[in-house]
Amino acid sequence: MAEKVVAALGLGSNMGDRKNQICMALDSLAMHPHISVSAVSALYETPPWGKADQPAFLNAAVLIETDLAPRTLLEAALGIERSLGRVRGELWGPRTIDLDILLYGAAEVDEPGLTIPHPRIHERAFVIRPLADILPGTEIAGQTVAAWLAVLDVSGIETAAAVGWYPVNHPD
Ligand code: A4P
Ligand code: MG
Repeated sequence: MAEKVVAALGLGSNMGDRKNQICMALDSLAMHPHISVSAVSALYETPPWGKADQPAFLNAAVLIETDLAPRTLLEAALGIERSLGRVRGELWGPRTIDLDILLYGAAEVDEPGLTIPHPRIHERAFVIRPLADILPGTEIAGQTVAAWLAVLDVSGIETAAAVGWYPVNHPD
Protein backbone atom coordinates (compact mmCIF):
# COMPACT_ATOMS: atom_id res chain seq x y z
CA MET A 1 0.00 0.00 0.00
CA ALA A 2 1.22 3.52 -0.79
CA GLU A 3 2.47 5.68 2.03
CA LYS A 4 0.00 7.97 3.77
CA VAL A 5 0.21 11.66 3.01
CA VAL A 6 -1.28 14.57 4.93
CA ALA A 7 -3.30 16.79 2.62
CA ALA A 8 -5.47 19.87 3.10
CA LEU A 9 -8.67 20.49 1.18
CA GLY A 10 -10.69 23.69 0.94
CA LEU A 11 -14.48 23.62 0.88
CA GLY A 12 -16.77 26.39 -0.32
CA SER A 13 -20.48 26.86 -0.99
CA ASN A 14 -22.68 29.81 -1.86
CA MET A 15 -25.83 28.18 -3.25
CA GLY A 16 -28.55 26.18 -1.52
CA ASP A 17 -28.13 24.92 2.04
CA ARG A 18 -24.47 25.90 2.34
CA LYS A 19 -23.73 24.42 5.76
CA ASN A 20 -25.48 21.15 4.98
CA GLN A 21 -23.54 20.78 1.73
CA ILE A 22 -20.23 21.39 3.47
CA CYS A 23 -21.14 18.87 6.19
CA MET A 24 -22.22 16.33 3.55
CA ALA A 25 -18.90 16.79 1.74
CA LEU A 26 -17.05 16.26 5.03
CA ASP A 27 -19.12 13.13 5.69
CA SER A 28 -18.31 11.82 2.21
CA LEU A 29 -14.60 12.39 2.79
CA ALA A 30 -14.75 10.71 6.21
CA MET A 31 -16.56 7.69 4.75
CA HIS A 32 -14.08 7.23 1.90
CA PRO A 33 -12.09 4.04 2.51
CA HIS A 34 -8.78 5.70 1.59
CA ILE A 35 -9.30 8.98 3.44
CA SER A 36 -9.31 9.72 7.14
CA VAL A 37 -10.28 13.14 8.44
CA SER A 38 -7.90 14.47 11.11
CA ALA A 39 -9.13 18.02 11.71
CA VAL A 40 -11.69 20.48 10.43
CA SER A 41 -11.55 24.26 10.66
CA ALA A 42 -14.39 26.41 11.88
CA LEU A 43 -16.92 27.43 9.24
CA TYR A 44 -16.49 30.98 7.97
CA GLU A 45 -18.87 33.24 6.13
CA THR A 46 -16.80 35.10 3.54
CA PRO A 47 -17.51 37.87 1.03
CA PRO A 48 -17.32 36.67 -2.58
CA TRP A 49 -13.85 36.98 -4.07
CA GLY A 50 -13.09 37.38 -7.78
CA LYS A 51 -16.65 37.86 -8.92
CA ALA A 52 -18.35 40.17 -6.44
CA ASP A 53 -22.00 40.06 -7.57
CA GLN A 54 -22.85 36.71 -6.03
CA PRO A 55 -24.00 35.53 -2.58
CA ALA A 56 -21.62 35.19 0.36
CA PHE A 57 -19.79 31.88 0.74
CA LEU A 58 -19.34 29.50 3.60
CA ASN A 59 -15.76 28.22 3.59
CA ALA A 60 -13.92 25.61 5.60
CA ALA A 61 -10.72 23.59 5.37
CA VAL A 62 -10.12 19.97 6.28
CA LEU A 63 -6.97 18.05 7.08
CA ILE A 64 -6.92 14.48 5.83
CA GLU A 65 -4.60 11.52 5.66
CA THR A 66 -4.73 9.50 2.48
CA ASP A 67 -2.86 6.93 0.45
CA LEU A 68 -4.54 8.13 -2.76
CA ALA A 69 -2.28 9.68 -5.37
CA PRO A 70 -3.00 13.37 -6.11
CA ARG A 71 -4.91 12.64 -9.33
CA THR A 72 -7.04 9.96 -7.64
CA LEU A 73 -7.74 12.31 -4.74
CA LEU A 74 -8.89 14.96 -7.26
CA GLU A 75 -11.20 12.39 -8.87
CA ALA A 76 -12.62 11.56 -5.43
CA ALA A 77 -13.18 15.28 -4.75
CA LEU A 78 -14.88 15.83 -8.11
CA GLY A 79 -17.04 12.75 -7.47
CA ILE A 80 -18.17 14.20 -4.13
CA GLU A 81 -18.97 17.53 -5.85
CA ARG A 82 -21.06 15.69 -8.44
CA SER A 83 -22.86 13.62 -5.79
CA LEU A 84 -23.89 16.87 -4.10
CA GLY A 85 -25.34 18.24 -7.33
CA ARG A 86 -22.51 20.52 -8.41
CA VAL A 87 -23.08 21.74 -11.94
CA ARG A 88 -20.16 23.63 -13.45
CA GLY A 89 -21.11 27.16 -14.43
CA GLU A 90 -19.00 30.23 -14.90
CA LEU A 91 -15.48 30.47 -13.52
CA TRP A 92 -15.51 31.79 -9.94
CA GLY A 93 -19.34 31.88 -10.10
CA PRO A 94 -21.89 30.51 -7.59
CA ARG A 95 -21.62 26.85 -6.62
CA THR A 96 -23.36 24.35 -4.35
CA ILE A 97 -20.02 22.87 -3.33
CA ASP A 98 -16.40 23.38 -4.34
CA LEU A 99 -13.70 21.03 -3.11
CA ASP A 100 -10.14 22.09 -3.85
CA ILE A 101 -6.92 20.26 -3.02
CA LEU A 102 -4.94 23.02 -1.32
CA LEU A 103 -1.85 21.04 -0.26
CA TYR A 104 -0.72 17.44 -0.67
CA GLY A 105 2.20 16.94 1.68
CA ALA A 106 5.03 19.05 0.30
CA ALA A 107 4.29 17.93 -3.27
CA GLU A 108 4.29 20.31 -6.19
CA VAL A 109 2.09 19.18 -9.06
CA ASP A 110 1.61 21.10 -12.29
CA GLU A 111 -0.29 19.00 -14.78
CA PRO A 112 -3.24 19.67 -17.07
CA GLY A 113 -6.25 19.94 -14.73
CA LEU A 114 -4.26 19.65 -11.50
CA THR A 115 -2.13 22.28 -9.78
CA ILE A 116 -0.89 21.75 -6.20
CA PRO A 117 -0.44 23.84 -4.13
CA HIS A 118 -3.74 25.30 -5.30
CA PRO A 119 -3.04 28.60 -7.13
CA ARG A 120 -3.28 31.86 -5.20
CA ILE A 121 -3.87 30.29 -1.76
CA HIS A 122 -1.90 33.06 -0.08
CA GLU A 123 -3.86 35.83 -1.85
CA ARG A 124 -7.21 34.55 -0.65
CA ALA A 125 -8.38 35.27 2.85
CA PHE A 126 -11.28 32.83 2.34
CA VAL A 127 -8.68 30.05 1.97
CA ILE A 128 -6.05 31.22 4.48
CA ARG A 129 -8.54 31.97 7.31
CA PRO A 130 -9.80 28.36 7.64
CA LEU A 131 -6.40 26.87 6.72
CA ALA A 132 -4.85 28.75 9.65
CA ASP A 133 -7.08 26.71 12.00
CA ILE A 134 -5.60 23.41 10.86
CA LEU A 135 -2.09 24.17 9.53
CA PRO A 136 -0.91 27.51 10.95
CA GLY A 137 2.80 26.65 10.80
CA THR A 138 2.97 25.33 7.24
CA GLU A 139 4.91 27.47 4.77
CA ILE A 140 3.31 28.66 1.57
CA ALA A 141 5.13 30.95 -0.85
CA GLY A 142 7.86 31.69 1.70
CA GLN A 143 5.72 32.45 4.78
CA THR A 144 3.66 30.44 7.23
CA VAL A 145 -0.10 30.29 6.88
CA ALA A 146 -0.37 32.24 10.16
CA ALA A 147 1.90 34.97 8.76
CA TRP A 148 -0.25 35.23 5.62
CA LEU A 149 -3.33 35.51 7.82
CA ALA A 150 -1.75 38.48 9.60
CA VAL A 151 -1.22 40.42 6.35
CA LEU A 152 -4.40 39.54 4.44
CA ASP A 153 -7.56 41.63 4.57
CA VAL A 154 -9.98 39.53 6.59
CA SER A 155 -12.60 42.26 6.94
CA GLY A 156 -16.03 40.84 6.26
CA ILE A 157 -15.05 37.30 7.28
CA GLU A 158 -17.09 35.97 10.17
CA THR A 159 -16.98 32.72 12.08
CA ALA A 160 -20.25 31.03 11.24
CA ALA A 161 -20.11 27.92 13.44
CA ALA A 162 -18.06 24.97 14.45
CA VAL A 163 -18.77 22.05 12.16
CA GLY A 164 -19.92 19.59 14.82
CA TRP A 165 -18.50 16.23 15.73
CA TYR A 166 -15.23 16.55 13.84
CA PRO A 167 -12.06 17.24 15.80
CA VAL A 168 -11.78 20.99 15.54
CA ASN A 169 -8.47 22.70 16.07
CA HIS A 170 -9.50 26.30 16.43
CA PRO A 171 -7.72 29.01 18.41
CA ASP A 172 -10.91 30.44 19.98
N1 A4P B 1 -7.98 21.82 -10.62
C1 A4P B 1 -6.68 22.12 -10.81
N2 A4P B 1 -5.99 22.05 -9.67
C2 A4P B 1 -6.89 21.70 -8.70
C3 A4P B 1 -6.77 21.46 -7.32
N3 A4P B 1 -5.60 21.59 -6.67
N4 A4P B 1 -7.89 21.13 -6.64
C4 A4P B 1 -8.96 21.78 -11.69
C5 A4P B 1 -9.09 21.01 -7.28
N5 A4P B 1 -9.26 21.22 -8.61
C6 A4P B 1 -8.16 21.56 -9.31
O1 A4P B 1 -12.36 23.76 -11.05
C7 A4P B 1 -11.91 23.63 -12.37
C8 A4P B 1 -10.88 22.55 -12.43
O2 A4P B 1 -9.78 22.90 -11.63
C9 A4P B 1 -11.25 21.19 -11.90
O3 A4P B 1 -12.01 20.43 -12.78
C10 A4P B 1 -9.87 20.58 -11.69
O4 A4P B 1 -9.48 19.79 -12.80
P1 A4P B 1 -13.79 24.23 -10.79
O5 A4P B 1 -14.04 23.98 -9.34
O6 A4P B 1 -14.73 23.68 -11.80
O7 A4P B 1 -13.70 25.77 -11.20
P2 A4P B 1 -13.74 26.96 -10.30
O8 A4P B 1 -13.80 26.53 -8.88
O9 A4P B 1 -14.77 27.91 -10.80
O10 A4P B 1 -12.35 27.59 -10.65
P3 A4P B 1 -11.19 27.68 -9.69
O11 A4P B 1 -10.06 28.40 -10.37
O12 A4P B 1 -10.92 26.39 -9.01
O13 A4P B 1 -11.83 28.67 -8.72
P4 A4P B 1 -11.52 28.64 -7.25
O14 A4P B 1 -10.11 28.98 -7.11
O15 A4P B 1 -12.03 27.42 -6.61
O16 A4P B 1 -12.38 29.88 -6.84
N6 A4P B 1 -15.02 33.54 -2.86
C11 A4P B 1 -15.17 33.11 -1.59
N7 A4P B 1 -15.40 33.97 -0.62
N8 A4P B 1 -15.13 31.77 -1.30
C12 A4P B 1 -14.91 30.82 -2.26
O17 A4P B 1 -14.89 29.62 -1.94
N9 A4P B 1 -14.45 30.38 -4.60
C13 A4P B 1 -14.22 30.79 -5.83
C14 A4P B 1 -13.78 29.81 -6.82
C15 A4P B 1 -14.31 32.21 -6.20
N10 A4P B 1 -14.60 33.10 -5.10
C16 A4P B 1 -14.78 32.65 -3.86
C17 A4P B 1 -14.72 31.24 -3.60
MG1 MG C 1 -12.46 24.80 -7.61
